[in-house]
Amino acid sequence: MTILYSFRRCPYAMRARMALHTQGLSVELREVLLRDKPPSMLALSPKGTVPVLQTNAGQVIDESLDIMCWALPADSAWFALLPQGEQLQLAEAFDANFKTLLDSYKYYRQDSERPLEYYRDAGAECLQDFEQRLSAQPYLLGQAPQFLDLAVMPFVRQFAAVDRQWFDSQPQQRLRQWLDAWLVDPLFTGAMTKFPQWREGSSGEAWPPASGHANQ
Ligand SMILES: N[C@@H](CCC(=O)N[C@@H](CS)C(=O)NCC(=O)O)C(=O)O
Repeated sequence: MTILYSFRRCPYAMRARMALHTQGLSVELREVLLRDKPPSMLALSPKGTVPVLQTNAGQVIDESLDIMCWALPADSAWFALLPQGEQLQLAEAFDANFKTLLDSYKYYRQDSERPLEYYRDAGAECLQDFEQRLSAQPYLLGQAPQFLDLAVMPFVRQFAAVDRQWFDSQPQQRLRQWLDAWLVDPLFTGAMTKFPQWREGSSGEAWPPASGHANQ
């Protein structure tokens, strides 16, 4: 069975789980704690980040966007509005520009180089492009959800959650509506199943679970 080393709260792992979920792909999910990474995961991928996927055939994929591309065929509906290569480029640019700002805002430290508002406002500025896209259409690339929506949603969620009151008071109302719709979408809620930490040597959890499992 395909194995996924995952951490529930990691946005990279969330995007991978959402992509797997769209295809109804079943995996053995091994819930990892970042401070206690399992040796078997590090043996597969010494860089030590989640998610890590090991296919049935033994192939190891340890970048979240690559796992998404493994799950979502290039000729699937998830790339109908823009080809895979172009959506990947947009997602990679988003990761490169947004993640550092998000972390500086979310994990703000008193000894940070700049005030908290700087990181928050620069992050919001990054999201302005999405707001513009959403002013004319319900999803980032058009009338249907695409790879890009799945790839960025967990990061927008984290950004909004730092100070939800502030986020809601911003002019980016289309983005707020888009996020709120994703937060209750079964693709997202289904990707947020809670699992206990996986212990080396034990079998992981079948995911998605066969029957109802506590979500959120
Ligand atoms: N470029 C990687 C980044 C993954 C990543 O940085 N994941 C974080 C958790 S959200 C991690 O595993 N960090 C390692 C650590 O904190 O030790 C990907 O897209 O999969």
